[in-house]
Amino acid sequence: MPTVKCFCDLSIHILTIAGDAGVNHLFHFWCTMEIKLTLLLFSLAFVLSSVIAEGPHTCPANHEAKCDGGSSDGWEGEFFPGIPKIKYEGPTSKNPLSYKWYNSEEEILGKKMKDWLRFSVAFWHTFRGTGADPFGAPTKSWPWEDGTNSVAMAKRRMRAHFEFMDKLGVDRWCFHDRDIAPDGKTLAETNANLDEVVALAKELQEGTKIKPLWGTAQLFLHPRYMHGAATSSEVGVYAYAAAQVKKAIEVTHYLGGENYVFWGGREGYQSLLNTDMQRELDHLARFLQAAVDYKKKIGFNGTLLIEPKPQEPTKHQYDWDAATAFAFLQKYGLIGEFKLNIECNHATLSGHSCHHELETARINGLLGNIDANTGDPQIGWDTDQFLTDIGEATLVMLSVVRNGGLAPGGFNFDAKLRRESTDVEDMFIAHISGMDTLARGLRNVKKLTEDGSLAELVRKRYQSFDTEIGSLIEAGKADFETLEKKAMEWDEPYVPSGKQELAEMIFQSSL
Ligand code: XUL
Ligand code: CO
Repeated sequence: MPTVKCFCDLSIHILTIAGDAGVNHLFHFWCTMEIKLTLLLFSLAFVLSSVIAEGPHTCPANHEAKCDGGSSDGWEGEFFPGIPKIKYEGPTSKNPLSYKWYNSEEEILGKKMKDWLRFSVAFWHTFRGTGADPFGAPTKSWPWEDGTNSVAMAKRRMRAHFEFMDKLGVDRWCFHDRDIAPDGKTLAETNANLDEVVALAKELQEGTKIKPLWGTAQLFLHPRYMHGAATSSEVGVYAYAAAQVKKAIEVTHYLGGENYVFWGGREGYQSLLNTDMQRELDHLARFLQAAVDYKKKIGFNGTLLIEPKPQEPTKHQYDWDAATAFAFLQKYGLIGEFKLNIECNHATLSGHSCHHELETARINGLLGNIDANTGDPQIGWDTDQFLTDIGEATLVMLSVVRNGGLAPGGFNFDAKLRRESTDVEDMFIAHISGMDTLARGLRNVKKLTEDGSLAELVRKRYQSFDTEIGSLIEAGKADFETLEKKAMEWDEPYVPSGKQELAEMIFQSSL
C-alpha cells in the first residue's frame, strides 16, 4: 500500500507541475480507486493468512495440546508429547530412546559420568537448524514453528528447548545471541528483544540445574560483518561488534553461564592483496583485551574461550588451529585470560586429528571446552555431524581424562541433524547417540587406564631420559660440549622399535 500511495502522490505532483488539470483530476480518481481496491485486497489477504496461521502452524497437528489463541506465545501443552524422559537402560537395550552407555550418576575414574562429560545442547543447530544447504531449501517443519522470526516465536522455541533438555537429562546449553532472539530495527531494539527472551530463559532455568555452558555473539551472519567484525576494515563495524559482544557477555553472565566463546568465522581474509594482516591482528587483540577488561568489570568469572578453525567462511581464518591461537595469545599478552574450545570438525579441516588439537591445547594449559562433532571423510567442509565413531571418542576422552576433566568447560554438541532427518524424535536420537558414543569412549579410557600397558609402552619408550644425562637435558643443564663428550663415549646409539602396531593393538582391544 505505501508503495502504491507513494507512486500516486509522486505522479500527481509531477502532473500538477506540468499544469494539466483534467488529466490530474482523472489520475487522482484512478489513484483513489486503486488505493481502495488495494486496501480491500490486503485486508482480505490478512484475514485469510491469520486464519491459516492459526491452524496447523500454532497448534500441534498430531497430539492433544491446546492453542491459547496467541495470548502468550500461542502454545500450551508439551512440545514433545510422545517422548518420555530418557533413561539409562544399559548396552543390551534395543530402545532407541534410552542411554546404553551414559549412566549419569555412575562413577568412573573418580568422577561421575555427568561430571566428566558435562553435556550441553547447541541451540543454533537443534532449534534453528532448518536442514537447508547451499543447494536446497529447508526440510524441517517442527510443529512449534510458525514460520516467523518474531519475539513470540523465539519465546515458544525457548520453551521447547527447555522441555527438550529436561527430557534428555542435560542441564547445559550453548547459544549465540541472534539464535535466541531476532534482530530489531536498531541496536537498542535488538537488545530489547534479546532481554525479553533472556528473561524467559532465566525464568525457565529457575528451580532447575540448567544454565548455559557458554554464550557467544553471532558476528558472521549479518551483511555488516562481510569484512569481519573485530578485523573489519570499518571502524563502525568494529564498534558495533564490540557493543554486541558486550551485551552477549552480560546476558551470558545474567543466565549463570560458565564460559564465553569467540569463534571468528569472518576474522580472516579472502585476499592478502587488499588486506593489512598486521593491522587486523592488532585490532583483534585489542578487541579481545577489551572483552577481558569488561568481563572483569562486571564480575563475570566465566572462562573466555577461542574456538580455532582454519577457514570457512573466510579463505583463511586467523585462529587457524590450537598452535596458531596459542602463538597469538602469547604475542599479545593474553595467555592466562583465554582457553581454547576445540571443535573436532575444525581440527580435521586444519589437517590435524581432533586428538592432536586436544593434546596441543592440553599440554599448553589451554584445553577449556570441546565442540564434539565430526566431519565426513568424503565431504571437505564443516558438516557438523554427531560424533559416533567409538575409536575417535576414546581418543577424545583420553585427552579429557589426562586433563583432569574440562570443568568449567564441557562438551557442546556443535552438531546438526542431517538434511534428510525430519522426525522430531531424530533430535533425541542424535543427542542420545552422541552422548552414548562419548560415554563409551570414557569407559574405554577406564579399561586402558586399568590395563596400564599403553602408558607403560610410552614410559619405556622414553626411559633413556630417566638417567643422569637425561635429567640434565630435561633440566636445561646439558650444554653441547657435555653432550659431545657423551656421544664420543657411546658412539653409535642403540635405537629400539617404536612399537606402533603394539600400541594400536592395545588401543583396539579397549574398544
Ligand atoms: C562454526 C562453529 C560455531 C561456533 C560458535 O563452525 O563451530 O558454531 O561453535 O560460534
Ligand atoms: Co563450534
